[in-house]
Amino acid sequence: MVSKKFSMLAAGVAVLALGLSACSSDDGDTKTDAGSSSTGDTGGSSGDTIKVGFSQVGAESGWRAANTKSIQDTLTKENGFDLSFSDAQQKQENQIQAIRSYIAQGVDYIAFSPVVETGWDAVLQEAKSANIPVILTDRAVDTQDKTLYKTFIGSDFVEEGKRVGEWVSNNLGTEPINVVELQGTTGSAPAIDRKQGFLDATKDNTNIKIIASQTGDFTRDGGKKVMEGFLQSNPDIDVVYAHNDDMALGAIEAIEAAGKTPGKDIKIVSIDGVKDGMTALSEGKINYIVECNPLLGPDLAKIIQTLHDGGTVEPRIVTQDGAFDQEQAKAALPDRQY
Ligand code: GYE
Repeated sequence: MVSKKFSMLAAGVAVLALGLSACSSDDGDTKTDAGSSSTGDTGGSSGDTIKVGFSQVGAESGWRAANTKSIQDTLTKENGFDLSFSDAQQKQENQIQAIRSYIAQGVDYIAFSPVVETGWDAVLQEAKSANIPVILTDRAVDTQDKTLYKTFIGSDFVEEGKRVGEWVSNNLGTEPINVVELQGTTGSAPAIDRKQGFLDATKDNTNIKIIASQTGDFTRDGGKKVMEGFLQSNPDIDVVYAHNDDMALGAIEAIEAAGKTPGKDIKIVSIDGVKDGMTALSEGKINYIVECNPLLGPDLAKIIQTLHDGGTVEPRIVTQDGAFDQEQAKAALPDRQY
Protein backbone atom coordinates (compact mmCIF):
# COMPACT_ATOMS: atom_id res chain seq x y z
CA MET A 1 0.00 0.00 0.00
CA VAL A 2 2.71 2.38 0.98
CA SER A 3 4.84 1.43 -1.99
CA LYS A 4 1.91 2.09 -4.32
CA LYS A 5 1.57 5.64 -3.06
CA PHE A 6 5.30 6.03 -3.09
CA SER A 7 5.76 4.98 -6.70
CA MET A 8 2.87 7.18 -7.79
CA LEU A 9 4.55 10.18 -6.21
CA ALA A 10 7.93 9.19 -7.55
CA ALA A 11 6.55 9.25 -11.08
CA GLY A 12 5.91 12.96 -10.77
CA VAL A 13 9.30 13.82 -9.39
CA ALA A 14 11.66 15.61 -11.72
CA VAL A 15 14.67 15.35 -9.47
CA LEU A 16 15.38 11.69 -9.11
CA ALA A 17 18.75 12.14 -7.51
CA LEU A 18 16.97 12.98 -4.29
CA GLY A 19 19.29 10.98 -2.16
CA LEU A 20 16.46 9.01 -0.65
CA SER A 21 17.02 5.54 0.64
CA ALA A 22 14.61 2.86 1.64
CA CYS A 23 16.74 1.52 4.45
CA SER A 24 15.83 2.10 8.03
CA SER A 25 16.67 5.33 9.73
CA ASP A 26 18.92 4.85 12.72
CA ASP A 27 18.39 8.16 14.44
CA GLY A 28 15.33 6.90 16.17
CA ASP A 29 13.19 9.98 15.74
CA THR A 30 11.45 9.17 12.50
CA LYS A 31 7.76 9.39 13.26
CA THR A 32 5.52 6.45 12.81
CA ASP A 33 1.90 6.94 11.93
CA ALA A 34 0.80 6.55 15.52
CA GLY A 35 -1.61 9.29 16.40
CA SER A 36 -2.10 10.59 12.88
CA SER A 37 -5.50 11.31 11.45
CA SER A 38 -7.25 8.69 9.41
CA THR A 39 -9.63 11.04 7.64
CA GLY A 40 -9.53 10.81 3.89
CA ASP A 41 -7.20 7.85 3.88
CA THR A 42 -7.54 5.87 0.70
CA GLY A 43 -4.60 3.61 1.29
CA GLY A 44 -6.18 0.75 3.18
CA SER A 45 -5.92 0.41 6.93
CA SER A 46 -7.07 3.41 8.92
CA GLY A 47 -4.63 5.71 10.65
CA ASP A 48 -2.01 6.13 7.96
CA THR A 49 -2.89 9.54 6.55
CA ILE A 50 0.15 11.70 7.18
CA LYS A 51 -0.56 15.01 8.90
CA VAL A 52 1.63 17.81 7.56
CA GLY A 53 1.73 21.43 8.72
CA PHE A 54 3.13 23.78 6.07
CA SER A 55 4.04 27.39 6.84
CA GLN A 56 4.39 29.39 3.63
CA VAL A 57 6.32 32.68 3.38
CA GLY A 58 3.46 34.64 1.84
CA ALA A 59 1.96 35.41 -1.56
CA GLU A 60 4.55 37.95 -2.66
CA SER A 61 5.28 36.74 -6.18
CA GLY A 62 4.26 34.58 -9.12
CA TRP A 63 6.90 32.12 -8.01
CA ARG A 64 5.29 31.84 -4.59
CA ALA A 65 1.82 31.30 -6.11
CA ALA A 66 3.17 28.43 -8.24
CA ASN A 67 4.99 26.96 -5.23
CA THR A 68 1.85 27.07 -3.07
CA LYS A 69 -0.23 25.44 -5.80
CA SER A 70 2.33 22.68 -6.29
CA ILE A 71 2.32 21.87 -2.56
CA GLN A 72 -1.47 22.01 -2.20
CA ASP A 73 -2.02 19.96 -5.37
CA THR A 74 0.38 17.23 -4.23
CA LEU A 75 -0.14 16.87 -0.49
CA THR A 76 -3.75 15.84 -0.95
CA LYS A 77 -5.98 13.38 0.88
CA GLU A 78 -5.91 11.23 -2.26
CA ASN A 79 -2.13 10.97 -2.01
CA GLY A 80 -2.36 10.08 1.68
CA PHE A 81 -1.75 13.50 3.28
CA ASP A 82 -3.75 15.72 5.59
CA LEU A 83 -2.30 19.19 4.92
CA SER A 84 -2.67 22.23 7.14
CA PHE A 85 -1.45 25.30 5.26
CA SER A 86 -0.79 28.82 6.51
CA ASP A 87 0.41 32.03 4.85
CA ALA A 88 2.77 34.15 7.01
CA GLN A 89 2.48 37.33 4.93
CA GLN A 90 6.27 37.68 4.83
CA LYS A 91 6.50 37.94 8.65
CA GLN A 92 8.78 35.70 10.69
CA GLU A 93 6.64 36.03 13.84
CA ASN A 94 3.65 34.63 11.92
CA GLN A 95 5.72 31.65 10.79
CA ILE A 96 6.93 30.96 14.33
CA GLN A 97 3.35 31.13 15.55
CA ALA A 98 2.18 28.73 12.82
CA ILE A 99 4.94 26.24 13.62
CA ARG A 100 4.07 26.39 17.34
CA SER A 101 0.45 25.70 16.53
CA TYR A 102 1.41 22.70 14.35
CA ILE A 103 3.46 21.37 17.27
CA ALA A 104 0.47 21.85 19.61
CA GLN A 105 -1.77 20.03 17.12
CA GLY A 106 0.67 17.12 17.04
CA VAL A 107 1.14 16.94 13.27
CA ASP A 108 3.40 14.18 11.94
CA TYR A 109 5.67 16.53 9.93
CA ILE A 110 6.29 20.24 9.67
CA ALA A 111 7.51 21.81 6.44
CA PHE A 112 8.23 25.47 5.91
CA SER A 113 9.94 28.02 3.72
CA PRO A 114 11.71 30.38 6.12
CA VAL A 115 11.19 34.04 5.25
CA VAL A 116 14.63 34.98 6.64
CA GLU A 117 17.68 32.87 7.46
CA THR A 118 18.25 33.55 11.16
CA GLY A 119 16.25 33.27 14.39
CA TRP A 120 14.80 29.76 14.06
CA ASP A 121 16.74 27.73 16.63
CA ALA A 122 14.27 28.04 19.51
CA VAL A 123 11.16 27.00 17.60
CA LEU A 124 12.99 24.24 15.73
CA GLN A 125 14.22 22.93 19.05
CA GLU A 126 10.60 22.83 20.25
CA ALA A 127 9.64 20.75 17.20
CA LYS A 128 12.55 18.41 17.80
CA SER A 129 11.61 17.97 21.47
CA ALA A 130 8.08 17.10 20.33
CA ASN A 131 9.63 14.52 17.98
CA ILE A 132 8.19 16.17 14.87
CA PRO A 133 10.57 16.06 11.89
CA VAL A 134 11.01 19.37 10.04
CA ILE A 135 11.65 19.75 6.31
CA LEU A 136 12.89 23.04 4.89
CA THR A 137 11.58 23.83 1.44
CA ASP A 138 12.89 26.51 -0.92
CA ARG A 139 14.86 28.65 1.58
CA ALA A 140 17.59 27.76 4.06
CA VAL A 141 18.01 28.62 7.74
CA ASP A 142 21.28 29.74 9.24
CA THR A 143 21.92 27.46 12.22
CA GLN A 144 24.87 25.61 13.74
CA ASP A 145 22.66 22.67 14.72
CA LYS A 146 21.96 20.63 11.60
CA THR A 147 19.90 18.12 13.60
CA LEU A 148 17.07 20.68 13.83
CA TYR A 149 15.80 19.69 10.38
CA LYS A 150 15.80 16.53 8.26
CA THR A 151 16.57 18.05 4.90
CA PHE A 152 16.57 21.26 2.92
CA ILE A 153 15.16 20.98 -0.60
CA GLY A 154 15.46 23.89 -3.01
CA SER A 155 17.58 25.65 -5.60
CA ASP A 156 21.19 26.74 -5.26
CA PHE A 157 20.69 30.51 -5.09
CA VAL A 158 24.40 31.39 -5.21
CA GLU A 159 24.62 29.43 -8.45
CA GLU A 160 21.59 31.29 -9.85
CA GLY A 161 23.21 34.67 -9.10
CA LYS A 162 26.46 33.44 -10.64
CA ARG A 163 24.76 32.39 -13.85
CA VAL A 164 23.12 35.82 -14.19
CA GLY A 165 26.47 37.49 -13.44
CA GLU A 166 28.29 35.38 -16.03
CA TRP A 167 25.72 36.22 -18.68
CA VAL A 168 25.94 39.93 -17.89
CA SER A 169 29.73 39.80 -17.89
CA ASN A 170 29.93 38.00 -21.24
CA ASN A 171 27.08 39.76 -23.07
CA LEU A 172 26.86 43.28 -21.63
CA GLY A 173 30.07 43.80 -19.69
CA THR A 174 32.18 43.99 -22.85
CA GLU A 175 31.98 47.77 -22.35
CA PRO A 176 31.62 49.88 -19.17
CA ILE A 177 28.12 49.44 -17.67
CA ASN A 178 26.29 50.83 -14.66
CA VAL A 179 24.19 48.17 -12.92
CA VAL A 180 21.41 48.71 -10.38
CA GLU A 181 20.33 45.80 -8.17
CA LEU A 182 16.79 45.11 -6.95
CA GLN A 183 17.34 42.87 -3.95
CA GLY A 184 14.90 40.35 -2.53
CA THR A 185 13.60 40.37 1.05
CA THR A 186 16.32 41.58 3.41
CA GLY A 187 17.85 38.69 5.34
CA SER A 188 16.30 35.98 3.14
CA ALA A 189 18.48 33.20 1.73
CA PRO A 190 17.73 34.03 -1.94
CA ALA A 191 18.52 37.75 -1.46
CA ILE A 192 21.81 37.04 0.32
CA ASP A 193 22.91 34.26 -2.03
CA ARG A 194 21.83 35.83 -5.33
CA LYS A 195 23.72 39.00 -4.44
CA GLN A 196 26.80 36.96 -3.54
CA GLY A 197 26.69 34.81 -6.68
CA PHE A 198 26.43 37.85 -8.96
CA LEU A 199 29.34 39.56 -7.18
CA ASP A 200 31.48 36.41 -7.42
CA ALA A 201 30.87 36.13 -11.16
CA THR A 202 31.47 39.78 -11.99
CA LYS A 203 34.22 40.86 -9.58
CA ASP A 204 37.04 40.46 -12.11
CA ASN A 205 35.25 42.39 -14.86
CA THR A 206 36.25 46.02 -14.32
CA ASN A 207 33.61 47.19 -16.82
CA ILE A 208 30.84 46.26 -14.38
CA LYS A 209 29.94 48.81 -11.74
CA ILE A 210 27.01 48.32 -9.30
CA ILE A 211 25.91 51.91 -8.67
CA ALA A 212 22.84 51.27 -6.46
CA SER A 213 21.30 48.33 -4.59
CA GLN A 214 18.10 48.26 -2.58
CA THR A 215 15.41 45.79 -1.52
CA GLY A 216 12.09 45.57 -3.36
CA ASP A 217 10.96 42.71 -1.09
CA PHE A 218 10.42 40.34 -4.05
CA THR A 219 7.18 42.16 -5.02
CA ARG A 220 6.16 43.87 -8.25
CA ASP A 221 5.16 46.99 -6.39
CA GLY A 222 8.42 47.05 -4.44
CA GLY A 223 10.44 46.66 -7.66
CA LYS A 224 8.52 49.49 -9.30
CA LYS A 225 8.97 51.92 -6.40
CA VAL A 226 12.66 51.21 -5.92
CA MET A 227 13.26 51.51 -9.68
CA GLU A 228 11.48 54.88 -9.75
CA GLY A 229 13.90 56.10 -7.08
CA PHE A 230 16.91 54.68 -8.96
CA LEU A 231 15.82 56.43 -12.18
CA GLN A 232 15.44 59.75 -10.41
CA SER A 233 18.86 59.71 -8.80
CA ASN A 234 20.88 57.97 -11.53
CA PRO A 235 20.72 59.26 -15.11
CA ASP A 236 23.05 56.58 -16.51
CA ILE A 237 21.58 53.17 -15.70
CA ASP A 238 22.51 50.49 -18.25
CA VAL A 239 21.38 47.27 -16.55
CA VAL A 240 18.88 46.19 -13.88
CA TYR A 241 19.69 43.01 -11.96
CA ALA A 242 16.42 41.94 -10.28
CA HIS A 243 16.52 39.08 -7.76
CA ASN A 244 13.15 37.91 -9.09
CA ASP A 245 10.84 38.34 -12.07
CA ASP A 246 8.17 40.24 -10.16
CA MET A 247 10.58 43.03 -9.28
CA ALA A 248 11.82 43.03 -12.90
CA LEU A 249 8.19 43.44 -14.04
CA GLY A 250 7.78 46.37 -11.63
CA ALA A 251 11.01 47.88 -12.97
CA ILE A 252 9.65 47.60 -16.53
CA GLU A 253 6.65 49.75 -15.52
CA ALA A 254 8.92 52.36 -13.93
CA ILE A 255 11.27 52.44 -16.96
CA GLU A 256 8.37 52.81 -19.42
CA ALA A 257 6.82 55.56 -17.27
CA ALA A 258 10.16 57.39 -17.45
CA GLY A 259 9.95 57.29 -21.27
CA LYS A 260 12.66 54.65 -21.79
CA THR A 261 12.50 51.26 -23.46
CA PRO A 262 13.11 48.27 -21.15
CA GLY A 263 15.33 45.62 -22.72
CA LYS A 264 16.96 48.21 -25.02
CA ASP A 265 17.75 51.55 -23.31
CA ILE A 266 18.03 49.71 -20.03
CA LYS A 267 18.70 45.98 -20.09
CA ILE A 268 17.05 43.73 -17.49
CA VAL A 269 18.19 40.38 -16.09
CA SER A 270 16.32 38.40 -13.45
CA ILE A 271 15.65 35.07 -11.77
CA ASP A 272 12.58 32.77 -11.57
CA GLY A 273 11.14 32.13 -15.04
CA VAL A 274 7.46 32.54 -14.17
CA LYS A 275 5.02 33.00 -17.03
CA ASP A 276 4.80 36.82 -16.81
CA GLY A 277 8.59 37.05 -16.68
CA MET A 278 9.00 34.68 -19.63
CA THR A 279 6.40 36.65 -21.59
CA ALA A 280 8.28 39.92 -20.99
CA LEU A 281 11.50 38.14 -21.99
CA SER A 282 9.97 36.85 -25.23
CA GLU A 283 8.69 40.39 -25.97
CA GLY A 284 12.21 41.79 -25.58
CA LYS A 285 11.54 43.72 -22.36
CA ILE A 286 13.75 41.46 -20.26
CA ASN A 287 17.08 40.21 -21.64
CA TYR A 288 17.89 37.04 -19.67
CA ILE A 289 16.30 34.92 -16.95
CA VAL A 290 17.81 32.16 -14.84
CA GLU A 291 15.11 29.73 -13.79
CA CYS A 292 14.22 28.83 -10.21
CA ASN A 293 11.90 25.84 -10.08
CA PRO A 294 8.92 26.40 -7.73
CA LEU A 295 7.31 22.98 -8.28
CA LEU A 296 8.55 21.45 -5.04
CA GLY A 297 5.32 19.66 -4.06
CA PRO A 298 6.10 16.22 -5.56
CA ASP A 299 9.59 16.16 -4.08
CA LEU A 300 8.29 17.25 -0.68
CA ALA A 301 5.65 14.50 -0.76
CA LYS A 302 8.28 11.96 -1.69
CA ILE A 303 10.61 13.06 1.12
CA ILE A 304 7.84 12.85 3.71
CA GLN A 305 6.69 9.45 2.44
CA THR A 306 10.26 8.16 2.56
CA LEU A 307 10.77 9.34 6.15
CA HIS A 308 7.39 7.95 7.08
CA ASP A 309 8.36 4.54 5.68
CA GLY A 310 11.47 4.57 7.86
CA GLY A 311 13.90 5.61 5.11
CA THR A 312 16.51 8.33 5.17
CA VAL A 313 17.00 11.46 3.09
CA GLU A 314 20.09 13.47 2.21
CA PRO A 315 20.42 16.65 4.30
CA ARG A 316 20.57 18.85 1.16
CA ILE A 317 18.60 18.22 -2.03
CA VAL A 318 19.31 20.66 -4.84
CA THR A 319 16.70 21.23 -7.54
CA GLN A 320 17.80 21.75 -11.13
CA ASP A 321 17.20 25.04 -12.94
CA GLY A 322 17.44 26.15 -16.58
CA ALA A 323 18.14 29.57 -18.12
CA PHE A 324 16.58 31.46 -21.01
CA ASP A 325 17.51 34.20 -23.45
CA GLN A 326 14.81 35.88 -25.54
CA GLU A 327 14.71 33.23 -28.29
CA GLN A 328 14.70 30.35 -25.79
CA ALA A 329 11.84 32.00 -23.89
CA LYS A 330 9.75 32.19 -27.08
CA ALA A 331 10.28 28.46 -27.62
CA ALA A 332 9.58 27.49 -23.97
CA LEU A 333 6.56 29.70 -23.34
CA PRO A 334 3.80 27.55 -24.88
CA ASP A 335 4.60 24.62 -22.55
CA ARG A 336 5.26 26.66 -19.42
CA GLN A 337 3.25 25.30 -16.47
CA TYR A 338 3.44 28.36 -14.23
O1 GYE B 1 12.66 33.68 -6.34
C1 GYE B 1 10.84 34.85 -5.36
C2 GYE B 1 10.02 34.52 -4.17
O2 GYE B 1 12.47 31.89 -2.26
C3 GYE B 1 13.15 31.19 -4.40
O3 GYE B 1 10.93 33.91 -3.29
C4 GYE B 1 12.16 31.93 -3.61
C5 GYE B 1 11.98 33.37 -4.02
C6 GYE B 1 11.59 33.58 -5.46
O4 GYE B 1 9.32 35.55 -3.67
O5 GYE B 1 10.06 35.16 -6.47
